[in-house]
Amino acid sequence: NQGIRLLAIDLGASSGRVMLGSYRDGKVTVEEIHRFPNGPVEVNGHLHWDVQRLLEEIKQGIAAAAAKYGPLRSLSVDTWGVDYGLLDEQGGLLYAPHHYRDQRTADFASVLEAALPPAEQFKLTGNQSSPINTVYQLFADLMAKPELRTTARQLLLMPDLFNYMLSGVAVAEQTIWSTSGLLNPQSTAPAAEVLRRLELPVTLVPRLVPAGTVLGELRPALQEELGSGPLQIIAGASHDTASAVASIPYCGFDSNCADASCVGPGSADPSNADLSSPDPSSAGPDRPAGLSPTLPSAAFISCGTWSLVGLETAEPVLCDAARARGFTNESGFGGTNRLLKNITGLWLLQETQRCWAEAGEPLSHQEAAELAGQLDRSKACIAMLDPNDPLFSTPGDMPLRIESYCIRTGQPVPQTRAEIIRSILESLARSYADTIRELEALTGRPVRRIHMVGGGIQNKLLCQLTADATGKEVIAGPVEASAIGNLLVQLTALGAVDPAEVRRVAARSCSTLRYQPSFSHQN
Ligand code: ADP
Ligand code: LRH
Repeated sequence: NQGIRLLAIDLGASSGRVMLGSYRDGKVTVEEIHRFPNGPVEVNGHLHWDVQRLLEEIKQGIAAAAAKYGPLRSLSVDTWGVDYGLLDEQGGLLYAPHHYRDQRTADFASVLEAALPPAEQFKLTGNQSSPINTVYQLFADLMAKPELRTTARQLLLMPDLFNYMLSGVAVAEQTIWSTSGLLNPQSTAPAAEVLRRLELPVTLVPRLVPAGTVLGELRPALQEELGSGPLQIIAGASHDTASAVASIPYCGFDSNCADASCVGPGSADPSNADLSSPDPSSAGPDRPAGLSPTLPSAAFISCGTWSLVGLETAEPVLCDAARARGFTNESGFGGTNRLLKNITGLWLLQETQRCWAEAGEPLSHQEAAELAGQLDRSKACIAMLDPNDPLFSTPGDMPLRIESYCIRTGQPVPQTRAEIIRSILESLARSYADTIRELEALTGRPVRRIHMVGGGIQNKLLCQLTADATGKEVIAGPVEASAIGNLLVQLTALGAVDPAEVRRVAARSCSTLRYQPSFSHQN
């Protein structure tokens, strides 16, 4: 019995991967079929994604999986949030989608905020205002190129765009749209007032569907070209962070762990006292049955190019304190809410490594982690950075920017490569700890432990520093969280896994590493 074979196509901001999942005996095993780099491409001073190349890489992965394993049941694409492509009347892409780090929104952000101040954006959408959000990008695009009002027919966020290229079916999947700043806080309908105030055409928003919607078969021409058979294309939890969170093996579901306390009884969040009522004009897909009637008392940190630090809650948290502290609400698989903060994560290290590589001194991820780990901390010059300082948000000479940040903030400048890396990692751990304290205060839920997932947890020093800075146990795993969550949600759409069983299957499918706080390291 080979079980069910399916593909997760997980596109992160720094790399993409095609992962084969096999579901058998209540467990998913995962094999990497194809991995490729990803990142911003500069064209005429603007940053874009190379969508054509990414599609070619996806096709290569599908063909390789089909050649090795024969017909597959389904696939789903998940990606980073907020970015989109615009389709014309014929369903063709109007231009290469911009990268969220592109600076074209800067000229229009103040115009947008005059019409719709950040506090109102938060109340109406649950999203923290940010110039990277779809709403800022779309507003800027329509201001700069008014002709798009007639030529653009549909806006597809990145995973929806790839699922469309593969299936021919255009939808707006809720988890990815929950990053846009264009939906109501429950992500069940467009935020009508936002669209009205900014004069954005509602017709650009395709049909909203929940995570786990079967779209149809792979286009016949692609079936032939790739030799894959008629596999189903599924809109999964297509925001990579939503997929990552769906994969978390909270210990209450882990049969190897006797301590069920990280999954506590679901309860209303006390901070929701001033929840605004949902848009009465809301019409849209029903929210699917919950993952489980319980909410975790563990926080999550999804650790990749970005660090997403949050807690799952029953409802969006829309109080002023949540907004003031920089939190956002996004929707999770099964109708949960992800209350989280977007922290500029390992991007700081990625850009630093890119600079060193350009200077002819490359350092692999593993070497970087080892170098910082071997440092004699007592003699080192370590600076504390605010990872979300705008100085760090665009591509550039990161070591130089770190130096100017230190001068600006009156700190000694880390000199060696080990000191620079260690400063980045300790700063990330410090910002995770601050964020978790804020989450506890906002929700009234004590965080007992922290689940870290994503590629960044291969950096063991970062996991240990997080345990040290928070004073809490860290459970790290899985590394390929988005791919595993993607596969689990597909399995629910295929009817092979009950949505309420997803966590249990996740717990059976992945191994984890535990880190205990060693207080001598606490900042
Ligand atoms: P994204 O999905 O945003 O592209 P990933 O989840 O793939 O990001 O995580 C990428 C990050 O993980 C890298 O920037 C790097 O810092 C870290 N990483 C990857 N492999 C290793 C490794 N072997 N050792 C230490 N860190 C690693
Ligand atoms: C992480 C992520 C994050 C944000 C950012 C733009 O990959 O999806 O949740 O949305 O990308």
